[in-house]
This record gives sequence, C-alpha cells and structure tokens, in this order.
Amino acid sequence: TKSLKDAVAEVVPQKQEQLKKFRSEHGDKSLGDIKVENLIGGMRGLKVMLWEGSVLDANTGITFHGKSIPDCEKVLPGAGDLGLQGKEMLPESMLWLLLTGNVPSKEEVKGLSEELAAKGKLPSYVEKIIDSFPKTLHPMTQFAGAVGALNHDSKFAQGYKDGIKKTEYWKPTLDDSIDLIAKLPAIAARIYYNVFGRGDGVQKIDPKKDLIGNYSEMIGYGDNEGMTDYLRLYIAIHGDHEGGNVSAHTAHLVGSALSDPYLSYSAALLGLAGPLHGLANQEVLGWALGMQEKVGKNASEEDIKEFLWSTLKSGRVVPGYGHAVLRMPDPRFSALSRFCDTRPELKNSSIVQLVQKTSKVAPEVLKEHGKTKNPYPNVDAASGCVLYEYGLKEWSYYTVIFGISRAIGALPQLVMDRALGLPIERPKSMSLDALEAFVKK
Ligand code: FCX
Repeated sequence: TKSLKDAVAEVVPQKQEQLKKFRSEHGDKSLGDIKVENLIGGMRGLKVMLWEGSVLDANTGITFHGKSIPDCEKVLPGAGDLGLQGKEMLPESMLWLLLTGNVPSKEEVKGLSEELAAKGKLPSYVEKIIDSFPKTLHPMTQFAGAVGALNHDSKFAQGYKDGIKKTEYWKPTLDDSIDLIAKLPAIAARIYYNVFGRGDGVQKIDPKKDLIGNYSEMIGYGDNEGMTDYLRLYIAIHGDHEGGNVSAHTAHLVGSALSDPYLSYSAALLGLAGPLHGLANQEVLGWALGMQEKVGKNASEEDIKEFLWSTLKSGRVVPGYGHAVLRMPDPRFSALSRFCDTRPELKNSSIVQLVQKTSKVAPEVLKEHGKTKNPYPNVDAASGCVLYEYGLKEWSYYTVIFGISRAIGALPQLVMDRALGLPIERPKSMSLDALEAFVKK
C-alpha cells in the first residue's frame, strides 16, 4: 500500500509542470480590476491567491478537488469501511484527498490512521507547557501556544538551517504537517482535561483507532458512538474552505516567510479564535441558550423572530449567519443538519430543534433587516448545538475542535506552497493620502 508521502511525491512533479506551463502561457492575463472599494473592503472577491485543495462558489458552496460534500460522503472511506463503529467519512480520507487530489483506498486510509496514531504522543516539554497555562486562559490561546512550541523539533526548520535545496522544502514541510496533525488531538485533549477536568488526563493512543476515535476517547467520549461519528464528520468538513478565510490565509501568509508548519499553523489558530471567524461557533451556542432561556423550550416562530430582532436592534450580529463569499445556506450546515436528522438521540433535543427552527426563520428577518449580503446559516450555526446535546457543554472549547480540523486544509496547501516554490507574500499597501494623490492623476 502506498504511503501518503509516496502519493504526494507522485503528484508534486505534475503540479510543478502544470504551474510552469500555465504561467508561461497565461502569466500576463488579467484576473480583474482592483477598485478602491476592494482595498477598503477587506479585499473581497479579488483573485490573488493560489489554493489547490478547494474552491468556494458563492451559489453552490465548497468543492474539494471538484467534489462537493455529498460527493465526498459517497466516495471517501468512512469509519465503517475501516471496520470501526460509525458511518461518517474519516478526516484522514479528506486529508488524503486535499493533499493529492485523489480518493484514497481503504488500505491507504488505514495506513495513514496508523501513521498518525504512531506520531500522536506529545513530547513531555509540550505537556509541561500546557500544564503551566492558567485555567482561565482561553483554550484557543493555549492551543496556539502549544502548537507553536512544537517547532522545537521542526524538520523543516532544521533542514533549512542545514541548507537543504529549495526543491526539497516540501518534504520536511510534509513531515512536520503530518506530525502536527497527529498531535493536535492530544494537545486539544490535554487542554480540555486541564481546564474542565474531563477525559483521562493522559492522552493514551490506541494504534488500532482512527485519529478521531482516539481523540474522542481522550476527551471521555470513547463509548459514545454518536459523538465520535459526529466529530469525524465535523472535522472532515471544517478542514478546508478555500484560501481567503482568515485562518487558511494566515497559515499561507506566515508560511510564505518560510516559517515552519508549527509556527504557521499556530498563527492560523489565533486568527480562528476571532468571533467573526471560528469563535462564532462558541458565540452561537451562548446566543441560542440565551434565546432558549428567554423563550422557553417550545419556542414559536414569532418568539424566535422577536429574539432575532432584539439581537439586531442591539447592534450585534446574529452569530452563525452571513458569509463573506457564500450566497446560499452553507452546505456544511446542511451536512450537520442531515446528521441530526438521522440520529434518534438528537431528533428530540430541544437545543437542536431550536437551532433548526431558527435557521428557517432567520433568513427572512435578516433579509428584512437588509444589511447582510447572505442571510443564510453558515456552518457555525449548527456545529455547537450537537456537541452540547452530547454533553460537551463547555462552549469556550468549541473552536478548539474547529482548530483540529482546519489543519487538514491549511497544512496541505503549505506543502503545495513549498512544492511550487511560491514566494513570500508582499502585497502593496497605500495610505489614504497616497490613494487620493493616485486617483487625481
Ligand atoms: N447579523 C447581522 N448583521 C450582519 C450579519 C449577521 N449575521 N452578517 C453580516 N451583517 C452585516 C455586517 O456586519 C455588515 O454591516 P455594516 O455594514 O454595518 O458593517 C453588513 O451586514 C454587510 O456585511 P456582509 O458583506 O454581508 O458580510 P461580511 O463579508 O462583511 O462578513 C461575516 C461576513 C461572516 C463576518 C458576517 O456575516 C458576520 O459577522 N456573521 C456573524 C458571525 C459568523 O457567523 N461568523 C462565522 C463565519 C464563518 F462561517 C466562519 O468563518 O466560521
């Protein structure tokens, strides 16, 4: 059976050739104008970054190497295919697809799961660093700190110091990336144990289990098949959402300075920790529970509308709604809703029902409010209520789970960045005075 490294080694020369040819034939083609509005407006819509794993279409949603989420659910090896309890696709399968563009075989995924399990144990210095954080420090800050510290053993950083050739950079970048993905569950679980006292506290890894089977065990859900399977789906579909979102873009930007994968991904996690990005899943739960407290468990549509308006009138955003690119309900939201519909233990959950009911009412209210360009739910609208229902009620931890996931999208691109020899990012900025002088010319 092929290892992931062998599979990537096959793809790299093809990608290098594709880029070389494309650049020489089309290097001078325009991809559109840059308007003053774009410069002021967070660069929305500007095509300025190469990103291989996925493409986001405003009206059809995300595809991973051309495959939609329902396509992936059909073709990517899942828990059942590997003889594990559960049905959902495995994040390992998604990682393989994102890195190589190909659907892995069951055996390849099994080999990758074993490799990740073998590399999953934390060095003791990282355990000590995590244990030294105050419990009151936000779990995302702890997460980023521990991930950054792993750069102590970076193969890329060592290789660079030793003077390896530029054409070889992608190899230690891949080694570090796999090593980091393998260790994220143990870091996340240790933080969970330290802050909330849940899980076994030792982060034992069973070589026969998949990445998320082990993670679920470490946080105390090993016997909960529903939760473990939900975590697999959640982590597989949160992995990649093309390159322009804050976390993915940050990993790519920091990596462009040849910072190693640990440093690049640590920076990405700090961006994910913002309330307009990954922290929204924590915000949604707090907001939904606040609504439930106010309107009770069997809220009517009218009650929900009223609560939505009170949020909007107080000048806050409705968390879990809107998107910088999407102009439709997020297919990731739909995938998580589908999961809820198929699990009897979630069907009668009052918080899941409230979140689903809200998703039907909120678009109307947001349209009437008239500000957001996309009145539909994004992935964060749904993700937290299921964790809550399964008993993981500490919502300040929710973005950490997103953080385990985003690595399987951001790190493959870092490998591609090095394989394609992409340069340091350095866009041009302008001051207002310089802009005024420019438009007068
Ligand atoms: N509720 C109320 N107002 C909203 C809104 C919402 N959910 N979404 C957008 N708006 C407002 C914006 O605040 C902006 O108002 P302003 O002109 O007074 O500044 C106006 O509508 C136009 O914004 P728009 O162009 O539609 O959205 P942006 O591309 O600027 O921002 C995000 C996109 C996602 C940041 C925005 O919709 C938002 O704040 N949503 C709530 C937070 C959230 O759910 N974030 C998670 C997004 C994502 F899925 C992820 O990264 O995880």
